[in-house]
Amino acid sequence: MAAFTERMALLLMLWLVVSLSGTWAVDRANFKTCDQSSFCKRQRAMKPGESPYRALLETMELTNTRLTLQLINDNNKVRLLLELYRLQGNITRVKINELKPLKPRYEVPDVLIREPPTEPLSLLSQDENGVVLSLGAESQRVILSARPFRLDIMEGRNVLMSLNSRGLLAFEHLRMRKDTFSYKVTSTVASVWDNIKSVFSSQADPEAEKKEEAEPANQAETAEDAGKEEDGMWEEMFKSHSDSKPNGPSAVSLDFSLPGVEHVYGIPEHADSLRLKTTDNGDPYRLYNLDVFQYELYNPMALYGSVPVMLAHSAQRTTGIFWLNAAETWVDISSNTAGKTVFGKMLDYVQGSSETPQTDVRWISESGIVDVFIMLGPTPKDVFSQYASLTGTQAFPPIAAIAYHQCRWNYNDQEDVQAVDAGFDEHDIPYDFIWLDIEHTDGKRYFTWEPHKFATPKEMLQNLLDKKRKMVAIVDPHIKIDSNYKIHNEIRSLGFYIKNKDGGDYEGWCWPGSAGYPDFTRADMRAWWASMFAYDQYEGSMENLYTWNDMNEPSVFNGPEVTMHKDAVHGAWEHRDVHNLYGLYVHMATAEGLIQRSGGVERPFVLTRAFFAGSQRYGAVWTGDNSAEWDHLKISIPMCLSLGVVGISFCGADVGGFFKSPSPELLVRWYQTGAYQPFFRAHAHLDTPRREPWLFGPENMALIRDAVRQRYTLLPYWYQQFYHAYKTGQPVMRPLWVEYPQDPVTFGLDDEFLIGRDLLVHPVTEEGSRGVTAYLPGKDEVWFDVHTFQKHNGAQNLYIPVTMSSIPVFQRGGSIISRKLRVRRSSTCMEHDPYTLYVALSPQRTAEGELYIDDGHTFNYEKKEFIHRRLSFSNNILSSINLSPESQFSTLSWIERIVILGASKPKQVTLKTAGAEDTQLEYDFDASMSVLTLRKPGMNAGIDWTVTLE
Ligand code: NBV
Repeated sequence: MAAFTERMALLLMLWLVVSLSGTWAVDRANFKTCDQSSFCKRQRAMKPGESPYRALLETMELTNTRLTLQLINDNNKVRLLLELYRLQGNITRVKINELKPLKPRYEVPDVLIREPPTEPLSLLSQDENGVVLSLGAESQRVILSARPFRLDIMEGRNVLMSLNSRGLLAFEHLRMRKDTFSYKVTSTVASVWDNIKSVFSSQADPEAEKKEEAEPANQAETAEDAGKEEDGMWEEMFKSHSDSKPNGPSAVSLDFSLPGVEHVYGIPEHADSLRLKTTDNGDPYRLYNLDVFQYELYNPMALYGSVPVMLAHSAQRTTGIFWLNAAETWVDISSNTAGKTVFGKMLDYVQGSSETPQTDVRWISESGIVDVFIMLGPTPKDVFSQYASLTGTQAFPPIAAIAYHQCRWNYNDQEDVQAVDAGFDEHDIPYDFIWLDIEHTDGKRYFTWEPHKFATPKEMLQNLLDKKRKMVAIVDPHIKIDSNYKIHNEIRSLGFYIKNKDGGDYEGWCWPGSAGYPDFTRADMRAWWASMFAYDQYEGSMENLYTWNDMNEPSVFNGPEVTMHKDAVHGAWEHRDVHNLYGLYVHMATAEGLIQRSGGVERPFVLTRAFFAGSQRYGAVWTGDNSAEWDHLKISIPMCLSLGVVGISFCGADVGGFFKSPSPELLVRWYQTGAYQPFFRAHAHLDTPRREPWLFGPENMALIRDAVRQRYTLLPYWYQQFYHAYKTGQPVMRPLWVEYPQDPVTFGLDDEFLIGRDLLVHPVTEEGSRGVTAYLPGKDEVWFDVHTFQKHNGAQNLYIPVTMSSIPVFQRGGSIISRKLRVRRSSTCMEHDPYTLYVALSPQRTAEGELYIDDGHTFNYEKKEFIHRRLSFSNNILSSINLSPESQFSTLSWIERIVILGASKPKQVTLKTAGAEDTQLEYDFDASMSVLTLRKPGMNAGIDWTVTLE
């Protein structure tokens, strides 16, 4: 049996290798289109028009913080329960569930960090047509119209967002299968059915029932409304896979209209532009975590992760929609440039313009309920805070994790690891982590080591530790079914595997051959999994070994769409309900394991491929199996930006491209781009030629080295950005419109981005490029080229001639950025290194920045063990003041240089520190570039000081 499973795995491998040498495109036939997904097809067949839903105002109940009322579908008489809450921080939550579902419908747990705190709601007016509620202190109101049901969220006279304005609210209520009743009738089934009918009739509106007697059901009703059975409702086939659908149809859907909006963003993960496209002429964007082999670019197909959050932006306002549903979801986007909706026309009429832009979106999920958070901004930053208040912020990574990572599938053995490690020293290239892929394990049994190739893992880890370096080893969630494997035996005996529809352990094919999939939705399973990372459980592990979770969509080679059957069972729920959450839970349990093994002291670092809303709390994500092609390099920018705007800041793409072999030029350009993206890791497929930087000749090696070194010099700034992301939920890598929300030129940019607020990066992503045109935003801003210190005005398209060594990066005038310039082996070696401050003056000759310092790896910052300082320049005085006087931390680092860009020549420069004599500082002034360099001011980075230019 064991030999057989190994052979099957090998065959699968072989198949992968063969397909690798074949055509380079996703096999679309492996993945469903909307038409092939029966609920999507059914829902999409509904056309906008009169909604069958009516609000039963007499059922309304309003407490201080919660409005509830029933909705009735006039076609089938099924009632829904609407709940509306005003949440703290300008968020409105709308929940819709069946009033009395046949059995409970899934409500997503563990994604919200807490039950969101509510604010008072009050009734402003009410008549037979609807209700008007006031939303807190703002001039915001919700107008609930009864017939048809519709919600309009207004501020003053403006409609911010409307729900069900196109009448596409749909709720496939749970029901008994008709043929079970009519054809296979038995006395028990018939009596169950009678009971159910009586439940529904008890919910029905008597008035509507009378009406129903008089007139037949509305002709416009859908098959679903009329209770008609359609193909795919109770069973669905995809290729050779059958989905048994024991609960029948259960989809939910709702439409949202966004007047004034032309730009929507988010809903990762898709290999598409940052600005989302309309979907009228193709499939909707799909959110269904899938292992897509050789994904194609610029299309709405699903990928490894899903975050059901969309941002709508205009020069006037930013809002967001968070659709909390973990089932397969499709999102349609249309805009009135492609044909106006009735509501759009109405609004045009009210506002007296025929040109009001409007975007309409529609969310469709296969099961669960409608639970939607409407984040009302008004600024992009407000929306980020609002979303962070719901799902939490980016985990604050250890500083080493934001340095450079060297990975490939695979580093073959301990000697290989040692040789690569030595190569970095020999070529003076810093790196922090070397990675081991699946081949390091004993036959794809995670938590083990291949006994011949990795015979003494602790020795290997100790060698790295001696150099202040670390390692990541992969731990996938598919578990080899092998009675000699401890992990499998325990999971099986604890009953922790996901079950198949017949109650046995679910088995699928993956790397180890036949594999079981632990039920990570169970808290007890996650606790057990976390305990497996203890040093005495995970043999050969040490404190500098960290973890990578791959294949956690979950990937099932022989499953439908290479994933798990939807009728697999997680306790009371089907896999269908929880699918998009699985990866988040794997990530959560693994991060918890790394925290626990250190007794809660050390920050974890875990990379995941699959993710959901909230995954930011557990570590980093990457964009999966990209390819060594220029277009893949380009798309890494919008893919990471799209993740950043929905809370997941720690994002990167495989540098060099996973499949295929990059040309030296592409590899260099990729390093240059990756050096300025949050997660910076080179990675390559097993079958690609080796790619360590020194294999590409001395010139390319030097270019790569320079890019990596640039990353290391900026680590203090990156770290500070991550600290902010952790504190506030603001993205580290930002689209320009986040900082320049009123400048329409920024709304569609895919080829440049900001790190924090102050660094603008326009990497070279075109083959053979001799120049790039970067848009420098802000009519009142100036930007300094960080390499030449040349100053440029904002609000212009700047042509920048480039050579192979160019990475166009600009520092905003008005900012202060700290760097560490000494070249070391790793970030940990830089811990006590001195800082150089780059003070870039605004046109008003001012600048501001921060300096954040802590130990770089523990949770002690939560106990206020950090230094947080405000650096500011005005009236020719540069000062450092304490932003957190109550915190306690000391550093050995000092300020070794201050470079002031846009300066004039002073007569003298004086340093003042508390308790010390004033010192005159030496300086150089470059008049041609207006750059003033203060040499060796020498004060400790953690104290108060001023430097005065006279
Ligand atoms: O574990 C092998 C690879 C890994 O290198 C890659 O980064 C993942 O995205 N893994 C996928 C499985 C096989 C890919 C063909």
